[in-house]
Amino acid sequence: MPTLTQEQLAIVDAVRDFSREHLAPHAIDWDRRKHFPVDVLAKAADLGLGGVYVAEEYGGSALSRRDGVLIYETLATGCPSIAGYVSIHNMVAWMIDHYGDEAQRSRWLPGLCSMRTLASYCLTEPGAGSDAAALATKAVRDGDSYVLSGVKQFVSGAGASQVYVVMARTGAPGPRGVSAFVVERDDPGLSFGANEEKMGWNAQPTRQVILDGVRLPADRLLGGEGNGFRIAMNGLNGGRLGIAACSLGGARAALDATTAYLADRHAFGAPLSRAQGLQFRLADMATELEAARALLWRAATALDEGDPQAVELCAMAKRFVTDTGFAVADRALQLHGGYGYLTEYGIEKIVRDLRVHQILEGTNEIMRVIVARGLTGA
Ligand code: FAD
Ligand code: 2MC
Repeated sequence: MPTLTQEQLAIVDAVRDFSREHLAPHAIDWDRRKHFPVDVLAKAADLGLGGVYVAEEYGGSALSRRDGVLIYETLATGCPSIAGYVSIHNMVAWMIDHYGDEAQRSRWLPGLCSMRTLASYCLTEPGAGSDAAALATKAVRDGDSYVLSGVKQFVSGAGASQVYVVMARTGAPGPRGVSAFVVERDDPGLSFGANEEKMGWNAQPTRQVILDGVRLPADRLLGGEGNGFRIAMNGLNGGRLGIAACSLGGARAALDATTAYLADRHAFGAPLSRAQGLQFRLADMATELEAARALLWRAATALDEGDPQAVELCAMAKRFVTDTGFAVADRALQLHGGYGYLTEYGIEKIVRDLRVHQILEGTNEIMRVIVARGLTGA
């Protein structure tokens, strides 16, 4: 396992302090009230977390994917839902930085890096989730504009975000007929569905994004016509690492709380932490998280280095780390006995938040599809 550089240790320290001070004390309350703390996101951006991968000239931190997974893991120890949103925001900022032209970067990136402007990613539709290339939202060229119509489903941050990267069809059926556009919240014809009632991820909104004849000037096209699917997928490679890192952080917080709880809780005349059966469970949880972290770091390094296996490694990491993180959090709940089921202990919230990481940014079944295709070439 590579050791962390001095710079990485300093990043982790700063993010840990932030997470302890600004996220952890409020996480249960935000979950209960379904409150999206945009003021706290702006504070996170003051630490450089609004443009983690964005070039410094636009206000970004120009960090690597290896740095990114350290940041999201550490943020998620305070609140996986907020860390998950920060990861999505950074995925979109990276897409604009990487595929945008100079005018597009100058227009949107400074606001995104400061998180005074928030971003959302719009791929999924009511009729096209895992089979994303079947998306039906249309973008029809009309003179110097495109006119967008369709519905995007389950969009994280929707309504609060000012910037939406929307994948829409400009050409033939299938992935090559898809283009990516930047839509702004104030564009006429854009509206939002109700905030979905969810099992977890309650500290951020999830809504439909409805495009009803949204007319965009041609300079809102990102990365050229027909490149939208590849742009969307390349965004998700890094996004999947971010979500996996959030599972790792949430599970680590649950494990730490459990270790402290078992030392405190007495039964049968001794602290529960003396029971070897329970010690072995803690040992397994810690070991499984460490193995998950090793795969996550390997995948992040592969993405940084342009390794030809990077897509499959990101899918492996997303599948393995989110499954492991959920299993560890669920065992932490069990080891808290009845108290694990109570809201005030915070463990049941972590379980609810981590459950969706096995579904979004590509379900864990789709991660297996990607890995299997890489193996078999089919
Ligand atoms: P389906 O595709 O209908 O899948 C149903 C089941 O079938 C799943 O278990 C799936 O794994 C399985 N399945 C499908 N195809 C195969 C196959 N070929 N082989 C084996 N199994 C298969 N999307 C966005 O674009 N932007 C967002 O910001 C966003 N945020 C989200 C936030 C939340 C809280 C949630 C719940 C979802 C979010 N999503 C977002 C959508 C998410 O990415 C999709 O829900 C996910 O990709 C699955 O799509 P689906 O729900 O349509 O399920
Ligand atoms: N990275 C880079 N390129 C990729 C890629 C990846 N991960 N996945 C596919 N591509 C390319 C692929 O190489 C091909 O390129 P080319 O046209 O040059 O040959 C093109 O994209 C089409 O790929 P496929 O032929 O594999 O397309 P197919 O439709 O068979 O399957 C699949 C693609 C299933 C991998 C894709 O649809 C997928 O990832 N589905 C899951 C959808 C998803 O992850 N949604 C998440 C929404 S966001 C979210 O949940 C949030 C919370 C933000």
